Amino acid sequence: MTSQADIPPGLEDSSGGNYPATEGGKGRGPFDPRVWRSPIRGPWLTSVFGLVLLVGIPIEFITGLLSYAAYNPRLAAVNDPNPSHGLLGFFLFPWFTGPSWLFRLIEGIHVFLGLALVPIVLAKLWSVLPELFTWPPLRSVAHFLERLSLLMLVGGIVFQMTTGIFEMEYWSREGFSFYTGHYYGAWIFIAGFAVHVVLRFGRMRTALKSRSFRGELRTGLAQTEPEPIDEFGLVALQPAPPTISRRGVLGLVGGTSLIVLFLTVGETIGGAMRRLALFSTHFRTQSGPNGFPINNTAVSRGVTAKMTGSSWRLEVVGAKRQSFSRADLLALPQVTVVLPIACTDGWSTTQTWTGVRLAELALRVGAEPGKATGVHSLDGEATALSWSQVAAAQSLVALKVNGVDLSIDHGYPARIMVPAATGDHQLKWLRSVNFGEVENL
Ligand SMILES: Nc1nc2c(c(=O)[nH]1)N[C@H]1C(S)=C(S)[C@@H](COP(=O)(O)O)O[C@H]1N2
Ligand SMILES: [Mo]
Repeated sequence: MTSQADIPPGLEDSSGGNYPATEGGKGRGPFDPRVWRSPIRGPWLTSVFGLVLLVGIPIEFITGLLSYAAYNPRLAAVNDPNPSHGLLGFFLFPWFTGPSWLFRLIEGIHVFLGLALVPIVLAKLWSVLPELFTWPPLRSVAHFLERLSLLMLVGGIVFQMTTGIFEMEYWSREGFSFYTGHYYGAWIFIAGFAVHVVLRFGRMRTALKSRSFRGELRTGLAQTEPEPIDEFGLVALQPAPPTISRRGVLGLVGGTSLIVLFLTVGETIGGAMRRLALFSTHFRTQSGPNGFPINNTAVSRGVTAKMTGSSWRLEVVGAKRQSFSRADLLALPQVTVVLPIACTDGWSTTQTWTGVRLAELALRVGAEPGKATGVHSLDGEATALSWSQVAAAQSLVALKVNGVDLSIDHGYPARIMVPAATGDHQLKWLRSVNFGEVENL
């Protein structure tokens, strides 16, 4: 058990009270260091969780920025779900058109690694709770800045996790812009994260070296002892008897993380795993060739059988204007491609699509190469595609999926399919394609 003798030299308090990092605060609830009694809390355990996050968080940040870039926000205002990216848009670049699974991979990593990190973040927060309650709360300018970075870090991660999970579940559609919030939240959080890494990296290294990871995995409850008293106030001054070993905590947290992953990742992996995807809110309205997940149904978007019936035409505008019935489109050269729909909400599905190349239509109406293209749908959606997206050999106005006509919920009579793009750009129920015209989307 801990005694004065465990306190590092120079940190003893002759009054028989506390050591400096947790000085004062006695009798002030959580600010009183004596209330924190877990015998396994300490720099080593914190650093193990910290190391996982040190790897995971940058991956989250980069995949997040890349999925924003996938919207081609600079192409047209309609593509930018977060219109004032301003200075923070410095990293944007014209999005890729291949490999076709690019957005699926990036978004899959972002969403499902993000979910798997939730238990680790919670464990990390639990492990540093005493440090979040220091007394007095502010001591100096340096201390104030450190506290501010912690607020950005802790507030930021909680905000990012909550908005991310809400987006997956479609709860954030009204009154709050997920994209703007999650995007600015990411920058605020990463600033706090960067400061935190600079301030704590050395401490983490020392702490990780202080115990052997393998040794901990061999240590059961009976032999579990507190870490030596640290100068940062993580180790309990009056530890309670252990109720779980460090091995147990690592197993619990790592196991929870894997279970979360197992129960969600089916949304993007598909196959039998999709049935396990507990959080899935994406359903299908039929089985067979059109039996894959739907984002918005025709009914929910106000698209009726009358609008998509025999009077339907696709308006295609370039140097000249031409309108195509579905039969006209079917009479043009047909191409079959295997492409994923990958939604920003995390789910994805790869199917086999048949239809007319966008490049073929561009040629027929004399589109001027190099310019962006505006696409409109019957439900009033619009998107801008770059010239490289239009010209890509796999980019289609799709008419069929898996050998049969598109179902109305998957976009009948015609939808856009573009490789490597976000699902949002693969418009269903097409109304018009305007080559070179993105101003009035
Ligand atoms: N016209 C229109 N097209 C749309 C949408 C929509 O709401 N309206 N949703 C988009 C989104 S966000 C996704 S992920 C895909 C999903 O396609 P699916 O419903 O066929 O699976 O369609 C896209 N195309
Ligand atoms: Mo989507």
